[in-house]
Amino acid sequence: MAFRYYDAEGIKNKMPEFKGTDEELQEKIDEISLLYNSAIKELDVKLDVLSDDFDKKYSYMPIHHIKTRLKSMDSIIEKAERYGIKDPINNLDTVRKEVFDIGGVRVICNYEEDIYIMLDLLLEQSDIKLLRMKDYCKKPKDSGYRSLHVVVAIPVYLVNRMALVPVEVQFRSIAMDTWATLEHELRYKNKGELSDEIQDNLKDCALQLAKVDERMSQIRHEVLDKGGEYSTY
Ligand code: 0O2
Repeated sequence: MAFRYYDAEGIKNKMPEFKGTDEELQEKIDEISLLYNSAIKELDVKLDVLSDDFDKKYSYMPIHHIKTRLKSMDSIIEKAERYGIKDPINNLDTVRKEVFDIGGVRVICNYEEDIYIMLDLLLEQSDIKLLRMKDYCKKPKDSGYRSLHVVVAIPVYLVNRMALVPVEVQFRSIAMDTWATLEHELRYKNKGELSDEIQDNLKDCALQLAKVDERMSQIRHEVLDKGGEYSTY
């Protein structure tokens, strides 16, 4: 079964508190695999089409690349517990209502301005519903992290029904992604613990990269104004 992402046996070994049978658990987690995998595929295609049409119209592709992922079951359960959901493995329907990033799409754009262009184009689509927005570009996190996060609901059409599935879309510039990827790896390697000095250094790197982002964008506009290779939009 190509859609299957979570395996009941592995999950039950780690979470023996599940009250049903292996088959019941597999049924519940197959539903999550199918819905969220389909939703991130749909979004991936939508964004790809927008970028292609942008290229056709303006000879420029605002999206550098896209990554998709399903959150691991361990991380889903850990987040649900952090959100105060009791006995999450036996309450997966509640977990699905509260944990919005089971399906994740990361859109890496060239420049910060491309983020807002892509966001607007996506939100203009009538089947996309905005559920939540957090703009860490305009207001970076204490760590220095910058990105634009939205949670959107997207319809997934199945054999006998339609489901609206929430997906978290993180929009980043290349510079934002560089910082977040390296910082994440450093934090992960140190089991989430980084000294104050290292955190200050990383925050400083984030500030420097934000300045580079802005300068690169200014340079780009100078090139455009001089009739460079892109048409204006
Ligand atoms: P993964 O594997 O990237 O998905 P929370 O605050 O966790 O209860 P919420 O509201 O989703 O839930 O948090 P937030 O901060 O809006 O978004 C969390 C996600 O943003 C993280 O996902 C990271 O992907 C990213 N992120 C947020 N802050 C940082 C940061 O300081 N450094 C880096 N590198 N990434 C960050 P997860 O769940 O951690 O994991």
